[in-house]
Amino acid sequence: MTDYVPAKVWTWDTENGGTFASINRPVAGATHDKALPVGKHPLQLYSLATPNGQKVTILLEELLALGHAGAEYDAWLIRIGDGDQFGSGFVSVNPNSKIPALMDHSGDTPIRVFESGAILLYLAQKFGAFLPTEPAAHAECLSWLFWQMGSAPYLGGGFGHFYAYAPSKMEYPINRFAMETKRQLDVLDQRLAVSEYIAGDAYTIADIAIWPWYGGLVKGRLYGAAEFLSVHEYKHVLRWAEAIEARPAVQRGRRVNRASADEGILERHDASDLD
Ligand SMILES: N[C@@H](CCC(=O)N[C@@H](CS)C(=O)NCC(=O)O)C(=O)O
Repeated sequence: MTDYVPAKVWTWDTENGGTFASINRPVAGATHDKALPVGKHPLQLYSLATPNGQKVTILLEELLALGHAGAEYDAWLIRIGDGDQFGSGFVSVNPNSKIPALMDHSGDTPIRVFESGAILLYLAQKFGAFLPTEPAAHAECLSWLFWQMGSAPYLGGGFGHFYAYAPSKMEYPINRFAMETKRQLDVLDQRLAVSEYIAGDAYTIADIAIWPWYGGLVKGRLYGAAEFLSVHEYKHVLRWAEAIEARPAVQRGRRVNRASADEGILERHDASDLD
């Protein structure tokens, strides 16, 4: 319980003390001029190996493993803790100032793509892979892809924020978002009890979108919350998470754009960077 009463008009309290207080702002747009680097490949990714960032590098590594040479990419590190997402070059690729952001220079006019779900869909359509074409399977894949995009903010911005990053532990938001996170895990568990992959028999961009978040959660990699959320209960999610983790392209993709070289590589400009 708290005696906080919201003011009549909200004002920006820059000293709120949360982990991301220094980078969160109530306004959009660039804070400084900074051009983005452009490497030799048609696809230029500007990202960081958070769950949202890993989705894209995993798909790119899966496409390369299938033999799509056009999926060769440069992956540049965006340090969100240092405010790189507010540089003018980055904002021109993603006006929402969040990683991941992609430029496709393969055509006459460069194409920008932002939002990880849009990037997955763009690449899957461009290369005709990891997206079923049969209408029912296609619809199922898109349904789960968009489920992830709508659900993960409750896990990350809701549960993860209040459990791990807020300046103090508050029972009401932690309870509310722990309940929702467990409900989401149960949605996945019930689905994976009857389906090998999320969208059916085939591995698709729906698995690639969901795995870094919910696979990471059941494997104990997110927020130190495995015990708190009793993740061992979700046996089908665990079975699926381990199967996806065993894929070589997943192992490669999750090591790209790490903020520290101990955990992987900072930038990727050639396949050999990951060997
Ligand atoms: N819905 C977006 C979310 C992206 C997102 O939240 N990115 C975070 C890192 S995982 C970020 O760049 N945060 C920096 C900031 O908020 O300033 C997507 O899926 O691409």
